[in-house]
Amino acid sequence: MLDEKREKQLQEVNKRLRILQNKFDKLQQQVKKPCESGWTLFRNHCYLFELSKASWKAAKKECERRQSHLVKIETSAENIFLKSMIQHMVRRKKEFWIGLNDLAKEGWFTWISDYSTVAYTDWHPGNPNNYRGNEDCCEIHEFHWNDDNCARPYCFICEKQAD
Ligand SMILES: [Ca+2]
Ligand SMILES: [Ca+2]
Ligand SMILES: [Ca+2]
Repeated sequence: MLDEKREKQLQEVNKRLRILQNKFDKLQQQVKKPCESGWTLFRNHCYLFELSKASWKAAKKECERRQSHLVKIETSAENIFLKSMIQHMVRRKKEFWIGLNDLAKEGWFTWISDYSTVAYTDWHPGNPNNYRGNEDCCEIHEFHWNDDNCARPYCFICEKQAD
């Protein structure tokens, strides 16, 4: 008699456990990571520091292929985050393409992601200088921005909204 009662209790507990497990599995499916693996989260945006080198236009395409855009740096906080990431990740000094360019009109710098005019800037001293009349794409060079020849192969940074 007692055994039968215990058996029933056990069945009830198992049933509840299965229901809870089911709910837990469903919740776990809903909890998504804000950034996919390889990307770094900063203030609701995900950043990819691509260490293979490409021309500015190829870098732009590669970011677009990954549902993102070449980074748009809007604040000093974002700029400092990028610099500290470059400092930590990269042992040797490397240049990274960013989304800033004056391809449409010389000296008129806009961001490729939304064609907005540059507001916050962190130019390398003496830049932008459009050296040899052929520098229309911007990169982070020694932790400051520089206009450079778009054809040069550099690393690059992609940015997109976090999930
Ligand atoms: Ca940004
Ligand atoms: Ca230029
Ligand atoms: Ca320059």
